Amino acid sequence: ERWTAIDRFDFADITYHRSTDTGAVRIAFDRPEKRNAFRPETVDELATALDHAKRQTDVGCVLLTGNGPSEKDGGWAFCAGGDQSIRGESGYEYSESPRDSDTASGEQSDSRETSDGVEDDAPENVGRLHILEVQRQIRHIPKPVVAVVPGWAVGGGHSLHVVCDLTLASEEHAKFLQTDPDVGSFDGGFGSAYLARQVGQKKAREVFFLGKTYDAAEAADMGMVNDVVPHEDLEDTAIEWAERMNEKSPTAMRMLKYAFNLDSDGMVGQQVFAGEATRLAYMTDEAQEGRDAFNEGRDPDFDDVPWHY
Ligand code: 1HA
Repeated sequence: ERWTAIDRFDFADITYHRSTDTGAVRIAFDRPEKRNAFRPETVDELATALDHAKRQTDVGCVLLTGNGPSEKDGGWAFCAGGDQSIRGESGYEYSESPRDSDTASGEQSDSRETSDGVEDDAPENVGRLHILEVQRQIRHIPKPVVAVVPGWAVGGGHSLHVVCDLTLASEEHAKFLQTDPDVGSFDGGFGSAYLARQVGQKKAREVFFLGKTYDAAEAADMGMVNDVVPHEDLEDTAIEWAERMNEKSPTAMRMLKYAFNLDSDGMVGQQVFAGEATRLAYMTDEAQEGRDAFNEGRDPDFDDVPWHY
């Protein structure tokens, strides 16, 4: 078996696996009957899995994909974006409001625990758009994230593939479509502006303004898909990519990812990149002398440190 389930989490809307052969994890949307559309619960689970994947120091690659096919009609999907059936007045709503669930479980408090273990005092079931937080996680996780697209990538699902470092698509079933303005939504961040950096302004505007459906080959021609493989080879190829990337220097890969991010991430991009520079500096004798001097209550001695050029 290629994958081992990571079963410490009780996920309902996604599956989470670790590769048995290489340092990769596989996070998959698991609502195939809904074309893998996400609801707030799905987004919470994604955030938890990505945070876990980030902390695995022997994992160098995250594969993000969608399970399928649908038992209903055999259709394949990466992700069809926000679940429109639970979209409320200001965003996507939990199926059970926090207050309802507290009452149901007999608790007195209006708080509940979120995926990150923080007590959340919001009593209201406010509409959420926190898939944007997941986009930022994908952007900032210090290892490549590959969108492995077995079928539809639509709306907010399209934006997720855009934000991933690489996209691999099924020749037969992958389809790329932006429906945001059809349903009165718009991803004005990475989903559009960063897409334009990938495919150019005219094409990005076409994607949103005309809402055409592109197959895998067309999406590759446009520059938003790296490679197209027969559907049956999709996962093998994704694993091969993960293996290749895992052979490389983790530090170099991390610095490169953040370097690529830097010119579209402004000061946050600088902060993330600079944080890695700080980490490297911490590993030097020079920085450790500064720490030791403070702890020993003496002046630091940097006399032997060369001014590199
Ligand atoms: O833009 C954002 C955001 C922007 C900023 C901040 C946050 C954001 C958060 C989310 C989003 C968005 O994602 S907005 C865009 C939401 N998504 C859509 O508009 C896509 C809607 N779906 C479709 O256009 C089509 O279903 C499809 C092109 C993906 C597939 O078409 P197909 O193969 O003809 O299948 P279809 O029969 O339409 O769908 C199969 C089942 O999946 C249907 O359910 P059934 O009738 O069998 O009970 C269908 O209702 C369900 N389904 C598909 N997509 C969604 C969905 N149900 C709920 N929400 C969906 N998104």
